[in-house]
Amino acid sequence: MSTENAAQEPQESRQSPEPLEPRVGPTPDAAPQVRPYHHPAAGWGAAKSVTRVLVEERELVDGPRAIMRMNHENGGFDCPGCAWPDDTKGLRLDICENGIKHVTWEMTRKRVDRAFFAAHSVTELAGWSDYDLENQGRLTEPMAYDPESDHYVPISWKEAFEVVGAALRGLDDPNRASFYTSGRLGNEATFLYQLMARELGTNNLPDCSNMCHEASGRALQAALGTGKGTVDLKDWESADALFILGVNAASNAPRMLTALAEAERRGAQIVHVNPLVEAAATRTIVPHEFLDMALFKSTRTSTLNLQPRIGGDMALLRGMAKAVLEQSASDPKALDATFVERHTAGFEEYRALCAATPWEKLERQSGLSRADILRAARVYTEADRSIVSWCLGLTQHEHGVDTVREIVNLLLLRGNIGREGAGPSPVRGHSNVQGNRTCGIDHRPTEAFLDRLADACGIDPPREHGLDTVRTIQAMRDGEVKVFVAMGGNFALAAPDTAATYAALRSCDLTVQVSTKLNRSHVVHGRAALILPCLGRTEKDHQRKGVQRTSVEDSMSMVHLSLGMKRPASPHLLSEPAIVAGMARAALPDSETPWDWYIEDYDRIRDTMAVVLDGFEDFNRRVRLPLGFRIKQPARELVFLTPSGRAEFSTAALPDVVPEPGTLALGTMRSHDQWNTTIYSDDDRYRGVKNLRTLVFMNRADMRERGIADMGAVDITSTAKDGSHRYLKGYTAVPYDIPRGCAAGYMPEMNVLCALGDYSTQSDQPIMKHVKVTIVPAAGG
Ligand SMILES: Nc1nc2c(c(=O)[nH]1)N[C@H]1C(S)=C(S)[C@@H](COP(=O)(O)OP(=O)(O)OC[C@H]3O[C@@H](n4cnc5c(=O)[nH]c(N)nc54)[C@H](O)[C@@H]3O)O[C@H]1N2
Ligand SMILES: Nc1nc2c(c(=O)[nH]1)N[C@H]1C(S)=C(S)[C@@H](COP(=O)(O)OP(=O)(O)OC[C@H]3O[C@@H](n4cnc5c(=O)[nH]c(N)nc54)[C@H](O)[C@@H]3O)O[C@H]1N2
Ligand SMILES: [Mo]
Repeated sequence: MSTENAAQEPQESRQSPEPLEPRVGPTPDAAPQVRPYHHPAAGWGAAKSVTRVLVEERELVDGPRAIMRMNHENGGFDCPGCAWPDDTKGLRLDICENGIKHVTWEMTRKRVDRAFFAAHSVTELAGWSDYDLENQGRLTEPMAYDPESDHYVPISWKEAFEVVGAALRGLDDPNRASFYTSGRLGNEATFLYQLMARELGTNNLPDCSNMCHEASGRALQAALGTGKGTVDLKDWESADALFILGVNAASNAPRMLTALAEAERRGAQIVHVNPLVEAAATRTIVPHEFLDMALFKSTRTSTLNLQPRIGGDMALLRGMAKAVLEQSASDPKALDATFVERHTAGFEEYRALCAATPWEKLERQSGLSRADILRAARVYTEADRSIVSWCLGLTQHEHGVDTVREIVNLLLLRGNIGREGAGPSPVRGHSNVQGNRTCGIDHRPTEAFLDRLADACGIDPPREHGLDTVRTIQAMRDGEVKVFVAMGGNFALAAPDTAATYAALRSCDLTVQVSTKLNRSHVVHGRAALILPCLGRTEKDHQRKGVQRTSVEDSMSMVHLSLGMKRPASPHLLSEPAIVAGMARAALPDSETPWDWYIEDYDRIRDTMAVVLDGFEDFNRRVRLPLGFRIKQPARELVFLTPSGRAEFSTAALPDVVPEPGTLALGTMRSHDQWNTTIYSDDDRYRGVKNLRTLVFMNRADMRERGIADMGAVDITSTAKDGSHRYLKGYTAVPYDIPRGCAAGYMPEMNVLCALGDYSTQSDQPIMKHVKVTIVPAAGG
């Protein structure tokens, strides 16, 4: 199967005008309301919201107890929320509103059992909102789709595994199957999962990171020879300047607020770069400081806010670099010439490129004035130690890789790498998305990894690269992939181009969803379909040799154990490693891999992982250290595993990101009250929104120009690279402090607008932060 030519093929639009007919969020019980939010982030608003969730889930007794055990040294479970690292002081509890929501979401007492499925046909469920689907509670036993009755019906685990096994064994080519991972799968299950795929003979291992940080990985790999950030929380605590680009920290990495507040108190500079001034860019009440909360004492979490246009970050970064270089003519200290000379390659070309780029161009492309760019540059040159941190606002773009490389360029100029308090720090998404990649989920594995896997596991892994997320959808649509297995996640809704993704899933012979809750991917399914319910991270995992722990890796390369303590939601649930082993046994009857033996005791999986994975030597012992261990980071030690053996400057051309006249650049993002496709409510507290998700934030002048009233109904049309159009109708335009030419709204609804073919040619990531749209008053509205 060719994976190479897809980029050139025009994507035809097979779009019904409104494919997302059932709503995503709950049906609002009150009118939409938008009012500016003037309170500090976290604090009492967060506490109130948590209480509401706990009450709704009837978890007032269990909830707080479980939460007190979350993220604890030597025990407790890893928060299944974001990938922000645990406090370096270990025992100090650092919890956040959204982590609590996430945990209680998993611990709900509501159940989806066989009676539920008997009462509701799949066609009926397909008409429910996503909120209502998930809100039914935890899945309790394996279910198979019965086309005759259009219901899911109970199936035993044994039979379910045999259905998967038979489908996989029946393929004429193992590449006709694709194995998706959502980033919360623990390391041990991850390792077994990729082993199963490769033993079958395919590298088709798409994952959610194909949609979030692929660009970061590729850029850092090319520049520094490591696909990860190089800093840890201690560095955050000793930086003089923190640059936070394209991340909504108060909602999506709330524990970062603690680091920001501490930085502010010790006098560090904090620069936020975001088209929207998000809550973290103002002030906060630190999540764990209950006393501050009681006293309403807030801390500033920003010293400078810059609002570039969507996609304007690269021009800002290059402008800052230009300023550093210009300053170095009269002030040699502005540049770390010794570092540049000793540790980098390509400096002269980069210097020439910066000199040749006129300020007018940098201003126009960034959407910022020269004075603002210089202000940021001054913060940078005055700081001895700088950290640059970023998330999806930088990566989900056509030029995501170039932009992240520009971050490295800027850091290299002042030797801001390989020393305390300095370096690149991507904020990863799902709680174990980084661990998934480390443990082998990669559709483009290195030869070295495959060699070690072959040696340690006695298999002959395929060498041909596999399919990522976008290419898996294309291959399903084109009939080349027939079996789709998802370890977690909600592929139907999370992936771009909703109509195309639905059609792709529906054309499969078999779709298998390993899940904790009912979601859209269960009702948009293949001809045969299985729902395999698994234990959540909070739950006790009993195996033959006792209660098992699994390991995870956070955003800063710390690996530690997670121990579930709650009684499982149902006695029929299996752990994720056990489900992988069950599928593998059925699919690979002649396998010599000791699947069952691995499941009896996860230490055995870890012993094999220690042999295969770089940096996992002595895994079982080190992961039991009080805070786990940090995977060795060569770049941190100034060892650059690049072709030149040095950190490499890049000299990419500045892209033109200015929207064509009449069009707007639309970024799709999360509200405060959602976790990717899991929607808690229709509110977005920090942006002042209540009871409304079908909205688009716009600059008021852009609204006026188009004759759009405040809160007026609008129709949105996107134009893909191939010229095809996609539509969302009847959205509400909300005037917002956002640069002209830019607009923003919520994922996953807006995936309807993202064409499948519109992925970055640099990272293959769907372009979810820069969709070309026109917005007009709604027809008849
Ligand atoms: N509570 C909660 N936590 C989460 C998640 C969740 O859904 N809910 N999701 C998790 C996952 S998987 C991930 S990957 C992360 C995502 O974390 P974020 O990256 O914060 O996610 P988004 O909501 O997509 O927000 C992106 C931010 O980028 C800004 N932005 C948009 N375009 C641009 C641009 O061109 N330049 C700049 N500088 N900024 C831009 C937006 O204004 C927004 O503030 O969060 C993780 N944590
Ligand atoms: N337009 C647009 N689209 C986007 C993005 C964007 O910014 N804009 N962001 C992208 C990003 S960064 C990501 S990461 C993806 C998210 O994509 P996914 O990871 O695929 O989606 P989630 O919504 O996180 O998955 C939620 C489901 O996971 C299951 N689940 C929860 N806990 C567990 C567990 O412990 N085990 C198992 N097996 N299942 C569990 C539940 O059934 C739940 O319904 O979306 C992407 N899509
Ligand atoms: Mo993500």
